[in-house]
Amino acid sequence: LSLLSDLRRAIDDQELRLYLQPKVELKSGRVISAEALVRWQHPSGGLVPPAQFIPFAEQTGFIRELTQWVIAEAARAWRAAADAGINLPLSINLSTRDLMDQELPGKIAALIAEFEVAPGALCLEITETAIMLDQQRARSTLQQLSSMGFKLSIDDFGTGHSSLAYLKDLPVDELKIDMSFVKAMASSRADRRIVRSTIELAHNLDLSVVAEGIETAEAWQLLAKYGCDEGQGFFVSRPMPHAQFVAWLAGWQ
Ligand code: G
Ligand code: G
Ligand code: MN
Ligand code: NA
Repeated sequence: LSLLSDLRRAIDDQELRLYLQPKVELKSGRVISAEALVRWQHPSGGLVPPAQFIPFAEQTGFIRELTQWVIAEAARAWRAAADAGINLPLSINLSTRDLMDQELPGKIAALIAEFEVAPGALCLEITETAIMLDQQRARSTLQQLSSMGFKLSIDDFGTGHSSLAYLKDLPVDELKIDMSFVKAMASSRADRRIVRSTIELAHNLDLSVVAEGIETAEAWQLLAKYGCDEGQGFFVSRPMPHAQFVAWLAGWQ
């Protein structure tokens, strides 16, 4: 039994699930978008978190099929929400390999055409690490995706080895502060300063800032005080299946 054949079957037998986690505007609490996060409903292993199969999918190249599945499901979810009168921009995580895949922009274009999704309704999240691995290739893919109208976001910011000097030349719209800094804010003055100066720097580069890992009202308030634009975290909601997300949305605020 191999994990790879297991994963292939997971797609064929519809065992993958697309969960959505709300992103809110910190000033108002309004839900402005959601991040798509994949889970694997294994027939015998329960709900498998992505950390247990994404790295493997990356190593084997299976990530291309997985990403394609995620984008198709996100496009489907966006279309269903739009048909119900809900405007719900979605963020999708791209992996290192995705960024090296020269067929990716074309594949995304085909999927969003199929579901009639406006490119501006999708934000593609890329980690610093993925960008720095092959800067030339990353730059060319990102420029292509940006010119197609997709929003671009730097995920897990602060944990990789990029510099803002390099990022400023990329067509990026948003920066997501890694949750390690956000969680540490409550107990560490240094982390509060890191978060605060990251927000300032990002704004000086005309980037919107999202804080991840907001688990308390205090974290939300502090981030709002620092001028952070958006946030997501368990304090707002855990990631949920689409139907549950729609019900949750109706009850929020
Ligand atoms: O949802 P969770 O916190 O368990 O996710 C753990 C990790 O898996 C995070 O780094 C997240 O970015 C990654 N991840 C979740 N869904 C996807 C996905 O659809 N594609 C990729 N490439 N990574 C994902
Ligand atoms: O790497 P990426 O930023 O895409 O990972 C997002 C992951 O973080 C998701 O798997 C999600 O489940 C997780 N997550 C989201 N909000 C919180 C939070 O408030 N606390 C913790 N511990 N994890 C969170
Ligand atoms: Mn992400
Ligand atoms: Na992140």
